[in-house]
Amino acid sequence: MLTIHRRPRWAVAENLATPECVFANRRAVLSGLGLGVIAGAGLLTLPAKAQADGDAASRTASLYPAERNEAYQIERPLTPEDVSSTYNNFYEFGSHKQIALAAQALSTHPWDIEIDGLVEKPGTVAFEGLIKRMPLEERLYRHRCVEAWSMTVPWTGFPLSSLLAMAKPLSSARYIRFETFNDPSVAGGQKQVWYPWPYVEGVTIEEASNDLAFLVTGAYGKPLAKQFGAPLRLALPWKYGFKSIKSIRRISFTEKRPVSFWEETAGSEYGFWANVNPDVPHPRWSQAEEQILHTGERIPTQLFNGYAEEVADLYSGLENEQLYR
Ligand SMILES: Nc1nc2c(c(=O)[nH]1)N[C@H]1C(S)=C(S)[C@@H](COP(=O)(O)O)O[C@H]1N2
Ligand SMILES: [Mo]
Repeated sequence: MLTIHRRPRWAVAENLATPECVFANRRAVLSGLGLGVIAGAGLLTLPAKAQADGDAASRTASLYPAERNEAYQIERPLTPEDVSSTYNNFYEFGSHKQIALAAQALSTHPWDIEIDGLVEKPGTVAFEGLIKRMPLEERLYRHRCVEAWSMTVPWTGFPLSSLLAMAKPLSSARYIRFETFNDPSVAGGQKQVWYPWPYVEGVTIEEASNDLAFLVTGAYGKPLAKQFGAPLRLALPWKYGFKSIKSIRRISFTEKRPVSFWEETAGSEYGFWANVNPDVPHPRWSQAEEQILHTGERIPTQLFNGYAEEVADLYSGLENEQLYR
């Protein structure tokens, strides 16, 4: 996707583990049989560790499915789970889309989330404690990758504003900085030292307070699969997908604007705001259209990914910023 010009010329393509090929083949067989739409069918082949008891998913399974919030309806069909869960961006596990099997190595219990910086209530909260305090609901969201493909996912989670209410940011806090785990022994992609690990993302406090900003704990009526960024990831559906950081370990409230992973890697192509806009091309490709992942259909991209009514106000007075990259 994103530029890898930092990659040294001598670096060989990363070793695609054999199990991934097996996994991909199994998927091809399933779709060939027309079984592709069976939710999660491809995942049945995961090794035992993937289904190991004691991960966040099995410990929170009783919370699902959560009630759907009908305010977040969309006009498009949902992306079948076997498609969205086998085509993922999660560079910690490789700079390609077939990371689903490798991601099962991530252990999600215990999973502590550090909340620090400019807040009244800094501290560490265990994921399983946090989720039980938060109002879970299901929302149907569009998801638009900067690479110009899109999908539609039923996420389960809670509004980011509920976490703000718990942490109580000080009035000096202007931004929230999110950070993913950093463990190269588990996530082979993090051995690629030319990337600025850990993955970091950020939003303004105003953006975080918008109703659409959602902390995701589940998808398709179940706890979040690891390749989706278990146990906790962000969904900011009006922004390009790279803003929706996965597997969050640390949430910091800051006065200074955080520098994100892709901004650090290729600042001329990826900025802080990254709001979807069909009229502002990526330096290397157009953003006018997007391709729906499972049908291949190309459709016009919408301003703010179709959420202009909800979010456009956030950007009044910021016209001098590079809002769309
Ligand atoms: N930690 C982390 N978060 C991440 C990424 C990543 O590589 N690492 N990729 C981003 C990108 S580019 C996209 S499009 C979405 C993909 O989410 P999905 O795999 O659930 O579709 O995750 C985002 N969050
Ligand atoms: Mo993306």
